[in-house]
Amino acid sequence: MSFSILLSVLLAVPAAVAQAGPRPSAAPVVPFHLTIDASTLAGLPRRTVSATDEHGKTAGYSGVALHDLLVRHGVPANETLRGRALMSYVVVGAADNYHVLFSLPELDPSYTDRVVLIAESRDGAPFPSGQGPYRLIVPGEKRESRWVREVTDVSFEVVTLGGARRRAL
Ligand SMILES: Nc1nc2c(c(=O)[nH]1)N[C@H]1C(S)=C(S)[C@@H](COP(=O)(O)O)O[C@H]1N2
Ligand SMILES: [Mo]
Repeated sequence: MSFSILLSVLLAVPAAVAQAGPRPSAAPVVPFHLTIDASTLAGLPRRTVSATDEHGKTAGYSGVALHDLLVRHGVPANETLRGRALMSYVVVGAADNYHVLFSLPELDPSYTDRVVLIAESRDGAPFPSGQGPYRLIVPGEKRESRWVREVTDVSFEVVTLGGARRRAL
């Protein structure tokens, strides 16, 4: 091997490593709490999803993807969703103090194609009072318990482990 070939091989190895780049570092996990109203949802893209409720009725629901709202507030998404962020979760609360929980990967488009929606309408019509103005729609779920009626707030949190696992995070 000539010196110039040897040199180019030696130079190419670190260059290739640099090009592949270090893995993106895990994003910080910063908890927050949001009230859901027209101003919180303003400016976010509107999407429509088809979903079938527990009674077998399929409808077109339109609104804002819960994940789009979370991303706007800085949650780790896609390749930065790893490390401590894998222990984060989202709680959706309602007017009657009902709450449901999602782990962040359940909502992330690099993990799932399912779009969980903060819906504003069903088949083009606003929800009746007692359900709206915002209702969570969770397509593809056999039970409807997470289809929160009268959504009021969303919070992003990270698990605190106790006992033997306390030092894991
Ligand atoms: N705010 C709120 N949302 C809720 C509930 C609730 O108690 N409070 N119950 C859930 C459950 S268990 C079901 S089965 C569905 C029922 O939705 P429906 O009344 O439109 O059939 O709402 C879900 N969303
Ligand atoms: Mo239910």
